[in-house]
Amino acid sequence: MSGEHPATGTRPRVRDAAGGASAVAHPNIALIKYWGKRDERLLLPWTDSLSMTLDIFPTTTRVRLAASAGRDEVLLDGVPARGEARRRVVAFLDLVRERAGLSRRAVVDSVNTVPTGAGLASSASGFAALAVAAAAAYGLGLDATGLSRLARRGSGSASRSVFGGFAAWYAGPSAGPDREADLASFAEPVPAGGLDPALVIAVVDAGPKAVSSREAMRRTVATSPLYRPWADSSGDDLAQMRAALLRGDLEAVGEIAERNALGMHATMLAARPAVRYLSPATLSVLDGVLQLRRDGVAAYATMDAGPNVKVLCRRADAHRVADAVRAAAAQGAVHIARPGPGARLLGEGEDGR
Ligand code: 2P0
Repeated sequence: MSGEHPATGTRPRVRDAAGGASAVAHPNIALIKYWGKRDERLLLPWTDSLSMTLDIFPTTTRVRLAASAGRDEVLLDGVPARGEARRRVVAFLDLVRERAGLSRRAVVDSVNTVPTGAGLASSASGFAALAVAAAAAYGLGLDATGLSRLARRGSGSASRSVFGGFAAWYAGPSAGPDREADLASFAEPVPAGGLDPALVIAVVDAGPKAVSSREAMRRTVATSPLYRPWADSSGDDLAQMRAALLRGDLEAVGEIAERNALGMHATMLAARPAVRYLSPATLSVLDGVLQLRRDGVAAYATMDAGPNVKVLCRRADAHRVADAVRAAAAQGAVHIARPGPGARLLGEGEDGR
């Protein structure tokens, strides 16, 4: 081994002149969804999931150990974090401190490049960047698997943003000691042969969601009669997705992703009370995607905890798909993403964008 770090492309434990460390990470979009936790404290999911890391909208985070005692300082886009956002970052730092055997407070400065109101979650890129930067600043010296496990504790989907391209996050065994389950739940890269995909992101509504994904997951698992059947079928979807990625079969990848996402939304619609993220504008875009397929364009939709639609297609078709989606959405921005890199530490002076 050369000592190169697989996820970060650099050596772990690297700190800048002021004893801080900076990292960059990108968002990911799940093609096989994570929906439902079996352990809220350890952030263990009921099912395996699989995603594509994007090449747009990175989060850059610097973590520096504070000179004085007191409290952690957390800046999100230059503004002190409050409430739940602050609580989650501090809880994450507590976990890192516990592992490092250090009590020093930290100064966290995180900058997100998702355009304001793009309606895309930043918790995956945010906690992946925080995990890589905090692990380096506190000298944890974790490998990529360890960083993925750690990022998971901040936000489940962040475990996947540690890696570039396609990544699968394992649920781990659902019975047995906590420590074994924790060790078994991490993401790793998934090989994809000859696929040249794009993800066209249609922002149909940039407003905040009515129900947080955490609460929606909880309610779905607790009350939806469709949750178990979807979770069971998701395992088959994942196995078929792996095979489709390996043979570079975009049509199969898209079909499996679309049915898995629609199934996830069906579980929420059947929750009591129902959680409905899909809006009339979402359905218009889904109609546009169907029309593209009738016209012979391989285009497949996936939706997360919100009304925005991400359309998987061939890179060569991305602009045609973007035009169709823009027309169907009537308003709102459209972004084109391609597979992006994994999280990495930044060298001195690099800004990661
Ligand atoms: C996913 N989502 O696989 C799924 C599909 C939304 C729909 O991961 O509670 O922010 O922090 O673990 O990762 C959104 O949930 O949730 C999510 P927590 P997270 O991408």
